[in-house]
Amino acid sequence: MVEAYYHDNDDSVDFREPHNSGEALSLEQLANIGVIYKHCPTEAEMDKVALERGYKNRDTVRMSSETLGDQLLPKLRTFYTEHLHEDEEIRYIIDGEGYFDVRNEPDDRWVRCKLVPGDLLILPAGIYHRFTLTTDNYVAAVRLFQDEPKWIAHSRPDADGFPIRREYLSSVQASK
Ligand code: KMT
Ligand code: NI
Repeated sequence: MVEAYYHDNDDSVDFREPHNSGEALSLEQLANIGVIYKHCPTEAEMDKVALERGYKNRDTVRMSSETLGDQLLPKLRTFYTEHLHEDEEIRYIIDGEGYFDVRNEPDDRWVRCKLVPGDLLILPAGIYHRFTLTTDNYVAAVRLFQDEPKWIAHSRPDADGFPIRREYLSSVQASK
């Protein structure tokens, strides 16, 4: 079951540590910024969510010190750079664990979501986020895309003026 809390923003500590400020967020607070969490104990349940939302593509990623060796840290640094995507995307954890940090609105604080096996997270298009492994250094995850995989990660602040960013911000305000 996902755990969501405000990140403590302590950069002197490795980013794979929990960074739990002690201030938790509810699933409703996540939903207010368009981040939807679902618990899917089986892959069949994950498939159902994907089908309902018209997802057509997916891939599976495995990240660990064994598979990536020297490339683990550079890869993690890329995923940990704040960015957005132009499509809604789903992430589903099969094995291991990981943190998705999403920017809260309107206060712009980092919210950390800890995902463990069976956890599914829907990230709306245009939300700024970043990802890291935990100190276990291992995750196997399915990345689902609505259409063609749009890998491109647009960094902040370059993407601030993108139409998708503006649309996202107005959708978040409208739901208040
Ligand atoms: C993302 O969107 O940042 C990612 O897909 C990170 C890796 S998924 C385990
Ligand atoms: Ni991303």
